[in-house]
Amino acid sequence: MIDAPGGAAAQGRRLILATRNVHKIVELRRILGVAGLGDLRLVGLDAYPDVPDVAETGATFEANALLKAHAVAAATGELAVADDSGLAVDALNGMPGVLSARWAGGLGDEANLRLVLAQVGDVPDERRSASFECAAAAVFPDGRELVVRGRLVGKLSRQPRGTNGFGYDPIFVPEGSDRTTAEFDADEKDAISHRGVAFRALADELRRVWSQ
Ligand code: ITT
Repeated sequence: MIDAPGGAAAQGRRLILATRNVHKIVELRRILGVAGLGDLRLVGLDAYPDVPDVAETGATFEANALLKAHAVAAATGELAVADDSGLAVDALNGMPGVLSARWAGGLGDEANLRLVLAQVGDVPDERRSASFECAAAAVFPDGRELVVRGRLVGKLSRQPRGTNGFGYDPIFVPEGSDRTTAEFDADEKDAISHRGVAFRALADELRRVWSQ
Protein backbone atom coordinates (compact mmCIF):
# COMPACT_ATOMS: atom_id res chain seq x y z
CA MET A 1 0.00 0.00 0.00
CA ILE A 2 1.30 3.47 -0.92
CA ASP A 3 1.03 6.09 1.85
CA ALA A 4 0.90 9.87 1.42
CA PRO A 5 3.63 12.08 2.84
CA GLY A 6 2.88 12.58 6.54
CA GLY A 7 0.82 9.40 6.73
CA ALA A 8 -2.89 9.17 6.01
CA ALA A 9 -3.99 7.53 9.22
CA ALA A 10 -3.09 10.43 11.51
CA GLN A 11 -5.37 12.88 9.71
CA GLY A 12 -9.17 13.48 9.62
CA ARG A 13 -11.62 12.31 6.94
CA ARG A 14 -9.90 12.29 3.56
CA LEU A 15 -10.93 11.61 0.01
CA ILE A 16 -8.50 10.90 -2.81
CA LEU A 17 -9.36 12.46 -6.18
CA ALA A 18 -8.43 9.61 -8.55
CA THR A 19 -7.55 11.63 -11.62
CA ARG A 20 -4.43 13.17 -13.12
CA ASN A 21 -6.42 15.57 -15.36
CA VAL A 22 -5.66 18.96 -13.78
CA HIS A 23 -8.81 20.56 -15.23
CA LYS A 24 -10.97 17.89 -13.60
CA ILE A 25 -9.14 18.31 -10.29
CA VAL A 26 -9.90 22.05 -10.34
CA GLU A 27 -13.60 21.41 -11.11
CA LEU A 28 -13.89 18.60 -8.53
CA ARG A 29 -12.32 20.73 -5.81
CA ARG A 30 -14.84 23.49 -6.59
CA ILE A 31 -17.88 21.19 -6.80
CA LEU A 32 -17.11 18.98 -3.79
CA GLY A 33 -15.87 22.00 -1.81
CA VAL A 34 -19.39 23.45 -1.72
CA ALA A 35 -21.26 20.11 -1.53
CA GLY A 36 -21.66 20.23 2.26
CA LEU A 37 -19.43 17.25 3.02
CA GLY A 38 -18.19 18.82 6.25
CA ASP A 39 -14.57 18.70 7.32
CA LEU A 40 -13.20 16.68 4.44
CA ARG A 41 -9.71 16.94 2.90
CA LEU A 42 -9.64 16.50 -0.86
CA VAL A 43 -6.26 14.98 -1.71
CA GLY A 44 -4.95 14.94 -5.27
CA LEU A 45 -3.09 12.02 -6.82
CA ASP A 46 -0.01 14.26 -6.89
CA ALA A 47 0.35 13.20 -3.23
CA TYR A 48 0.71 9.64 -4.53
CA PRO A 49 3.13 9.85 -7.48
CA ASP A 50 3.74 6.09 -7.37
CA VAL A 51 0.11 5.10 -7.98
CA PRO A 52 0.17 3.78 -11.57
CA ASP A 53 -2.22 4.96 -14.29
CA VAL A 54 -5.17 2.66 -14.86
CA ALA A 55 -5.98 1.28 -18.31
CA GLU A 56 -9.49 2.50 -19.17
CA THR A 57 -10.69 -0.72 -20.73
CA GLY A 58 -14.39 -0.40 -19.81
CA ALA A 59 -17.08 0.04 -22.44
CA THR A 60 -19.07 2.51 -20.32
CA PHE A 61 -18.38 5.65 -18.29
CA GLU A 62 -19.53 3.81 -15.14
CA ALA A 63 -17.17 0.88 -15.74
CA ASN A 64 -14.17 3.16 -16.26
CA ALA A 65 -14.96 5.38 -13.27
CA LEU A 66 -15.16 2.27 -11.09
CA LEU A 67 -11.90 0.88 -12.52
CA LYS A 68 -10.09 4.12 -11.64
CA ALA A 69 -11.62 4.47 -8.16
CA HIS A 70 -11.00 0.79 -7.27
CA ALA A 71 -7.36 0.98 -8.37
CA VAL A 72 -6.66 4.11 -6.31
CA ALA A 73 -8.56 2.88 -3.23
CA ALA A 74 -6.60 -0.38 -3.35
CA ALA A 75 -3.25 1.37 -3.84
CA THR A 76 -3.77 4.00 -1.12
CA GLY A 77 -6.08 2.25 1.36
CA GLU A 78 -8.28 5.37 1.35
CA LEU A 79 -11.68 6.46 0.05
CA ALA A 80 -11.15 7.24 -3.65
CA VAL A 81 -13.40 9.16 -6.01
CA ALA A 82 -13.06 9.02 -9.81
CA ASP A 83 -14.62 10.74 -12.80
CA ASP A 84 -15.04 9.21 -16.24
CA SER A 85 -16.55 11.64 -18.67
CA GLY A 86 -16.80 12.64 -22.30
CA LEU A 87 -18.76 14.02 -25.20
CA ALA A 88 -21.47 11.93 -26.91
CA VAL A 89 -22.44 13.20 -30.38
CA ASP A 90 -25.72 11.85 -31.75
CA ALA A 91 -24.63 12.24 -35.41
CA LEU A 92 -21.56 10.09 -34.55
CA ASN A 93 -23.63 7.36 -32.82
CA GLY A 94 -22.58 8.55 -29.37
CA MET A 95 -18.89 8.85 -30.15
CA PRO A 96 -16.30 9.94 -29.05
CA GLY A 97 -17.91 8.76 -25.77
CA VAL A 98 -15.46 6.86 -23.56
CA LEU A 99 -12.75 7.61 -26.15
CA SER A 100 -13.13 11.40 -25.75
CA ALA A 101 -9.71 12.03 -24.18
CA ARG A 102 -7.86 10.26 -27.00
CA TRP A 103 -10.20 10.75 -29.98
CA ALA A 104 -7.49 12.25 -32.23
CA GLY A 105 -4.94 9.67 -31.06
CA GLY A 106 -3.50 11.41 -28.03
CA LEU A 107 -2.79 14.76 -29.74
CA GLY A 108 -4.69 16.77 -27.12
CA ASP A 109 -7.87 18.79 -26.64
CA GLU A 110 -7.52 21.10 -29.66
CA ALA A 111 -6.93 18.18 -32.06
CA ASN A 112 -9.83 16.24 -30.51
CA LEU A 113 -12.36 19.02 -30.97
CA ARG A 114 -11.13 19.84 -34.50
CA LEU A 115 -11.62 16.19 -35.45
CA VAL A 116 -15.17 16.13 -34.06
CA LEU A 117 -16.02 19.35 -35.94
CA ALA A 118 -14.63 17.84 -39.16
CA GLN A 119 -16.57 14.61 -38.60
CA VAL A 120 -19.91 16.39 -38.20
CA GLY A 121 -18.99 18.67 -41.15
CA ASP A 122 -21.93 20.73 -42.28
CA VAL A 123 -24.56 18.63 -40.49
CA PRO A 124 -27.46 21.10 -39.95
CA ASP A 125 -28.17 22.63 -36.53
CA GLU A 126 -31.16 20.36 -35.83
CA ARG A 127 -28.91 17.30 -36.11
CA ARG A 128 -25.93 18.63 -34.13
CA SER A 129 -27.28 17.40 -30.78
CA ALA A 130 -24.74 16.12 -28.26
CA SER A 131 -24.30 15.65 -24.53
CA PHE A 132 -21.55 15.82 -21.97
CA GLU A 133 -21.66 12.66 -19.85
CA CYS A 134 -20.07 11.92 -16.50
CA ALA A 135 -19.95 8.90 -14.22
CA ALA A 136 -18.77 9.63 -10.68
CA ALA A 137 -17.59 6.67 -8.62
CA ALA A 138 -16.53 6.32 -4.99
CA VAL A 139 -14.77 3.25 -3.63
CA PHE A 140 -14.18 2.75 0.10
CA PRO A 141 -11.04 1.03 1.44
CA ASP A 142 -13.13 -2.11 2.13
CA GLY A 143 -14.19 -2.25 -1.54
CA ARG A 144 -17.77 -0.94 -1.15
CA GLU A 145 -18.65 1.16 -4.20
CA LEU A 146 -21.02 3.91 -5.29
CA VAL A 147 -21.56 5.14 -8.85
CA VAL A 148 -23.86 7.85 -10.22
CA ARG A 149 -24.33 9.66 -13.55
CA GLY A 150 -24.69 13.26 -14.73
CA ARG A 151 -25.54 14.64 -18.17
CA LEU A 152 -25.65 18.03 -19.86
CA VAL A 153 -27.55 18.14 -23.16
CA GLY A 154 -26.87 20.62 -25.92
CA LYS A 155 -25.49 20.87 -29.43
CA LEU A 156 -22.21 21.39 -31.27
CA SER A 157 -21.25 24.85 -32.49
CA ARG A 158 -19.72 25.35 -35.95
CA GLN A 159 -16.54 27.03 -34.68
CA PRO A 160 -14.71 26.88 -31.32
CA ARG A 161 -15.59 29.84 -29.07
CA GLY A 162 -14.36 30.83 -25.60
CA THR A 163 -11.29 30.17 -23.51
CA ASN A 164 -12.64 28.84 -20.20
CA GLY A 165 -12.88 25.18 -19.22
CA PHE A 166 -11.09 22.45 -21.19
CA GLY A 167 -11.61 19.60 -23.64
CA TYR A 168 -14.62 20.08 -25.89
CA ASP A 169 -15.97 23.13 -24.01
CA PRO A 170 -15.25 25.54 -26.92
CA ILE A 171 -17.64 23.62 -29.24
CA PHE A 172 -20.44 22.64 -26.82
CA VAL A 173 -23.54 24.85 -26.49
CA PRO A 174 -25.88 23.77 -23.65
CA GLU A 175 -29.60 23.63 -24.39
CA GLY A 176 -31.19 27.01 -23.72
CA SER A 177 -27.93 28.92 -24.19
CA ASP A 178 -26.31 30.60 -27.16
CA ARG A 179 -22.82 30.42 -25.60
CA THR A 180 -20.39 27.52 -25.46
CA THR A 181 -19.40 26.17 -22.04
CA ALA A 182 -15.96 27.72 -22.70
CA GLU A 183 -17.81 31.07 -22.55
CA PHE A 184 -19.39 30.18 -19.17
CA ASP A 185 -17.71 31.23 -15.97
CA ALA A 186 -16.77 28.50 -13.51
CA ASP A 187 -19.81 28.76 -11.21
CA GLU A 188 -22.19 28.90 -14.16
CA LYS A 189 -20.69 25.71 -15.63
CA ASP A 190 -20.67 23.86 -12.29
CA ALA A 191 -24.36 24.68 -11.72
CA ILE A 192 -25.49 22.74 -14.82
CA SER A 193 -22.59 20.56 -15.90
CA HIS A 194 -22.53 16.77 -16.16
CA ARG A 195 -19.74 16.81 -13.54
CA GLY A 196 -21.66 19.14 -11.23
CA VAL A 197 -24.80 16.98 -11.42
CA ALA A 198 -22.90 13.70 -10.93
CA PHE A 199 -20.69 14.84 -8.05
CA ARG A 200 -23.51 16.55 -6.16
CA ALA A 201 -25.41 13.24 -6.41
CA LEU A 202 -22.30 11.37 -5.25
CA ALA A 203 -21.97 13.77 -2.29
CA ASP A 204 -25.59 12.93 -1.33
CA GLU A 205 -24.73 9.21 -1.45
CA LEU A 206 -21.57 9.71 0.65
CA ARG A 207 -23.56 11.66 3.27
CA ARG A 208 -26.10 8.81 3.37
CA VAL A 209 -23.35 6.20 3.91
CA TRP A 210 -21.60 8.29 6.58
CA SER A 211 -24.87 8.82 8.47
CA GLN A 212 -25.59 5.06 8.75
P1 ITT B 1 -8.45 10.76 -15.88
O1 ITT B 1 -8.74 9.44 -16.54
O2 ITT B 1 -7.11 10.82 -15.20
O3 ITT B 1 -9.55 11.22 -14.97
P2 ITT B 1 -8.81 11.82 -18.58
O4 ITT B 1 -8.64 13.16 -19.21
O5 ITT B 1 -8.13 10.65 -19.27
O6 ITT B 1 -8.35 11.89 -17.03
P3 ITT B 1 -11.45 10.73 -19.24
O7 ITT B 1 -10.94 9.44 -19.76
O8 ITT B 1 -12.65 10.73 -18.33
O9 ITT B 1 -10.35 11.53 -18.42
O10 ITT B 1 -11.75 11.66 -20.50
C1 ITT B 1 -12.44 12.83 -20.35
C2 ITT B 1 -12.38 13.64 -21.64
O11 ITT B 1 -13.70 14.04 -22.00
C3 ITT B 1 -11.60 14.92 -21.42
O12 ITT B 1 -10.23 14.76 -21.71
C4 ITT B 1 -12.29 15.89 -22.35
O13 ITT B 1 -11.80 15.72 -23.65
C5 ITT B 1 -13.73 15.41 -22.31
N1 ITT B 1 -14.49 16.13 -21.25
C6 ITT B 1 -14.91 15.61 -20.06
N2 ITT B 1 -15.50 16.56 -19.31
C7 ITT B 1 -15.44 17.69 -20.03
C8 ITT B 1 -15.86 19.01 -19.78
O14 ITT B 1 -16.41 19.36 -18.63
N3 ITT B 1 -15.65 19.92 -20.72
C9 ITT B 1 -15.06 19.58 -21.89
N4 ITT B 1 -14.62 18.37 -22.20
C10 ITT B 1 -14.81 17.42 -21.28
